[in-house]
Amino acid sequence: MNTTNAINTINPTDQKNGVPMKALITGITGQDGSYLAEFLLSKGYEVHGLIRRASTFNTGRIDHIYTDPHIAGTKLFLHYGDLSDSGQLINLIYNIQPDEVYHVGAQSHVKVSFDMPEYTGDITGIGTTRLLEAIRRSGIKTKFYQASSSELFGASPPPQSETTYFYPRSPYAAAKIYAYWMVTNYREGYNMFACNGILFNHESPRRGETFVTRKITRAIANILAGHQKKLYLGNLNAKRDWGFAPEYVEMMWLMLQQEKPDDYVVGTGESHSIREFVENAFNYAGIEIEWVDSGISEKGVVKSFDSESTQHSTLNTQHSIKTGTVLIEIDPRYFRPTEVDFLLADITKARKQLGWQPRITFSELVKIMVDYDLKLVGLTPPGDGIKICQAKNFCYTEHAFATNERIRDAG
Ligand code: NAP
Ligand code: G4F
Repeated sequence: MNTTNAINTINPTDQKNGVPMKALITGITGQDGSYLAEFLLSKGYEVHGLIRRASTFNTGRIDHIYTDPHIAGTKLFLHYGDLSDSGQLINLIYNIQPDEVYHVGAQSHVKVSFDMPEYTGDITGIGTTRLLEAIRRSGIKTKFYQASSSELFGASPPPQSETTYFYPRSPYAAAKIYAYWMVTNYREGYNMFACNGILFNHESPRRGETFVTRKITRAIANILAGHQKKLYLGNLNAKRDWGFAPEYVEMMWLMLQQEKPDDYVVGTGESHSIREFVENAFNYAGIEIEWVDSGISEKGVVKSFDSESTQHSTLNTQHSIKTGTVLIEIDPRYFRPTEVDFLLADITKARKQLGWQPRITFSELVKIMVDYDLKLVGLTPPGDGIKICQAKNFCYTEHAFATNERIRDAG
């Protein structure tokens, strides 16, 4: 059975004689957690999410699916907690008794992990152990999904599969390796249904704004709207296998619907450099970029600008982008002490065992992200990306995203 068929036809509620399945999601306020919550709600699940207490609202990605828990028929429940607090994790597991736990919460930013290695180890690494222990100690029979990462492969040459040697290149990757092996140990030692999804980079209109793809697409929108003059980036030559996040959360769910727990690599099998992402994204928005100089002096300059394009009819007329304008510069602050140069997924296992075939290509992903960011700043997007989302059956989400996100200069 191919993935799309499996996703549409498997109905886990049937296995519980009409009683809704219960899922607990850590990281529900993040990119993946929010898509996953929408996907599970569309499948009839009762969804519980762990959220951190913050002095400002951090629920922008899920506000559109939240309803007052006093209203009958509510299916989404949020609970305060933190991956550093085992007491509350035990409490939640014991009280909710989830059928499935999706552990996607983490300090997920690789560059930040160099600044905060100990915190990253605590939350991204030991946080997983706290959750596994909460499940083991409460004696609940639940299936467990661990958000493992292609960062585990680090410096191992591409293509990378489930059997590729792990060679972590950051405190984040080291923490994720520890978590990966804890999951394997709990599966083998305590017979737990626990899976590692080794996911390659996946992006969307909801991607955090300091990850490189979203930083680029947001900058394009802000430059065109006259809110930003330049985009500062780090290493342009690293290559990533970028896929579309809503597809990847479907795979998380599918892994837990298998007869036996296992680990799977999920990616597209196509890899591109940051430089190529920049070129494609600007091009789609009507700006052709050419590169001048080299090293830290390298710059992205406007070669041509299609200002007549109908897609820019709503542009701020005060702002002019001319041939020769420098739009991109290198800031060494964004370099990492150790870099992951080349990620490319070998998806043979997921293809054979789960029928996985990615539906969104690299160039489609770029169009989707640029379209939604142009929309966010009030410009009229070209629209190909929005049409692609509609045509490829992501009917459980409209990619609603936080409108109160501010640019934080972390990444
Ligand atoms: P994300 O957008 O950064 O979301 C991370 C989530 O974790 C947020 O909900 C965040 O809450 C929560 N969180 C952070 N620290 C926490 C803590 N101490 N206690 C409780 N919750 C905490 O990440 P993502 O892109 O959705 O990725 C989801 C998972 O997949 C992460 O584990 C990531 O490491 C992993 N992964 C991601 C990719 C990718 O390309 N996206 C690839 C492979 C693996 P706040 O909203 O309050 O910050
Ligand atoms: O977008 P990034 O920050 O993602 P990175 O480091 O690949 O990590 C993401 O994917 C992992 C899966 O492989 C996840 F596990 C992890 O949680 C996260 O979601 O950086 C991508 C590349 C890097 O090579 C970086 O050096 O882009 C390069 N880059 C160049 N300029 C930049 C920038 N990255 C960021 N964030 N900001 C820049 O200005």
